[in-house]
Amino acid sequence: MKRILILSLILVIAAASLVACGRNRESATPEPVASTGDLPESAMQIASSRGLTPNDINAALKTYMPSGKWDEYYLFASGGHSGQVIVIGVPSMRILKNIAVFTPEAWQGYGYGSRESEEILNGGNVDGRKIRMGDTHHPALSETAGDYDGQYLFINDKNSARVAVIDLRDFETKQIVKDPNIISNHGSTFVTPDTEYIVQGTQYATPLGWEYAPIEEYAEKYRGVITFWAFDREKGRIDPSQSFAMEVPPYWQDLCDSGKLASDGWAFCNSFNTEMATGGIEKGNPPFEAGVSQRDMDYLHIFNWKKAAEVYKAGKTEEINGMPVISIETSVAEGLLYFAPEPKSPHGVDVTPDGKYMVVAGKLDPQVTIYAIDKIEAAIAAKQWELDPFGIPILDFDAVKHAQVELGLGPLHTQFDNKGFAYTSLFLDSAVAKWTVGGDDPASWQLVEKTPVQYNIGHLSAAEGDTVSPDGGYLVALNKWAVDRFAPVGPLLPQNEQLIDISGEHMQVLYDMPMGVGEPHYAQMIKADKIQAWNSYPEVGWDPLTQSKSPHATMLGEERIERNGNQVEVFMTSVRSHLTPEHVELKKGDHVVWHITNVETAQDAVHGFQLGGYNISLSIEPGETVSFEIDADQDGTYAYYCTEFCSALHLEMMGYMLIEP
Ligand code: CUK
Ligand code: CUA
Repeated sequence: MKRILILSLILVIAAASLVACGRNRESATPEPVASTGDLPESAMQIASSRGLTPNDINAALKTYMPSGKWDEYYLFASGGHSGQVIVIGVPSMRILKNIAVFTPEAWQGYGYGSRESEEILNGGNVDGRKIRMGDTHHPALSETAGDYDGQYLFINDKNSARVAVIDLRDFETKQIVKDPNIISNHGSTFVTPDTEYIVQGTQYATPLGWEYAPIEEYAEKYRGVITFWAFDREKGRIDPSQSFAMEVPPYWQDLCDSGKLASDGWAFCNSFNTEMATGGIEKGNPPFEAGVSQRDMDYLHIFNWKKAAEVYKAGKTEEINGMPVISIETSVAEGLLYFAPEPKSPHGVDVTPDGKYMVVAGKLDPQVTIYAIDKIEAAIAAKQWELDPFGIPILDFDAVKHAQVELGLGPLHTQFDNKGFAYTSLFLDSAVAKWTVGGDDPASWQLVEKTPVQYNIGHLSAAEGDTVSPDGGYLVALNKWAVDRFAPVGPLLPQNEQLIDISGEHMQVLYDMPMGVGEPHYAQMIKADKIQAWNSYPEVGWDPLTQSKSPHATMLGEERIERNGNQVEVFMTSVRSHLTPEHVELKKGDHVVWHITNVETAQDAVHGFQLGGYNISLSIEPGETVSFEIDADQDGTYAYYCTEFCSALHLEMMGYMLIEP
């Protein structure tokens, strides 16, 4: 009886998952299973010998991706401390790529000599200091009319307040910008519905420009900013010359989200230190964790960014460290900034797909609080407010609060599906709460069910879950602790990304995926067919930094070494299976600029390049031209070679750099 149950489960699910796979390569595979009789006896043996339950088999089939078949979604996950973005296929949870962003990465030739990558990384230098790591938190896909468009991805670096731009045609980082006024960031990256701006907010307040000021002068001198980085979609770059910031009190702003549809033009950011606690437990002061949690309410910051952009364009700003900043006074006078009280130590703020409601989750409050944009706009019109010490209107809580739903302990972040449900992570409960996104009637907002996750969930990510039209189907829980989920690997454990099926009536955990490179705070999941990635660069001699043909492109037969005094320029090509020239003869003291063009156009025909003793590692992808510079300051005989096993004669793909004393 049980055996029949398992077999029919396998059958039903196998049929369903075949329907689900749309975008797959043709291949000469055997006929799909059509009846339980087609299933091999061994399937039953595997199930019983491994003690699999029908649920396990169900989960296995839902995530199984046969060789050569592609996933339905891409998950772009923050790589946390690795300073990278991890690209994962859903539902298989296979890692497809790690995109190097803030941290050098040798395989991709990022930060190991290539002029293009050094230029990008140097964009994130702080006071001239090379910062070569990151703490990535929130990836954000570019949007058109509130939907992911698959063109660009942005991600922030919390530790040094930087934002990076990744082009999804080649999955490479193109730009890093450093906010000139803050050193600590968190509320980013969040895009406005047409990616006009990328929102970035301070976390820990400092004097603007992170100049020195004694902590005793906190309320007076310390500030935060919410920066609106203008995005030039045509150039695929943030345009700092069109960007502006808004000064905010030193309240430790946290997560942000942009309004959409009903709330288009607004942006929302939490805060959690309206106490303006300054710590100093060693001086007998209350410690930060107590000082910051004294008040019952902090403030949801409500920005009218469309109006702020007009105020900026009208020149009503003050330039601070080269960035036009709208002062608090101007924001108040122009009606750009309002506060709404929000319960104890809020963390996430998430706007519902229709843009009508903002969901705020407080770490120390078991309920989520829902605000309605029409109530916020009405309270502003009726001036239902009192003023905070900085003169900013605090809207009446009861006037703007729409509903509250008790979900459980430690609610943090919320995502949405296509059936009118919201999913909120419960850090302390180690659970995901599913609840209804109600309507006008506050009683229509209700908890539906909870499912345990393992363990200490932070963010969660639903398919297209931040857009105006979420897909539903899949949810990934980004758990901080794995504890007992995987075979032991020493005291530093991976985090656990859990795939959850949200297509049915009840949530089901399908798969545990260890993330062993850093803490994935947040991720966004996009339908795979929206990504139009290049198979090779559009033209031989392509410079991925400018996304155009490189002036140093070298075609077959054009290879040469040019010398002008002690300035040497090498024009090299790579093709299976040789690097030309094979001898680079230099003199000690030469300065060498070296260009390599991969003249191949075949998909996957990548050549790498490393130069012994000189810390050079490049990836030269089909069609790409890469340049690097060295000072030949040590005479000797050096070998360079291709680092991708590109052909049967790959080991012969080498050459000598001879530096004559
Ligand atoms: S944060 Cu890490 S769990 Cu940076 Cu969005 Cu909430
Ligand atoms: Cu080219 Cu190995």
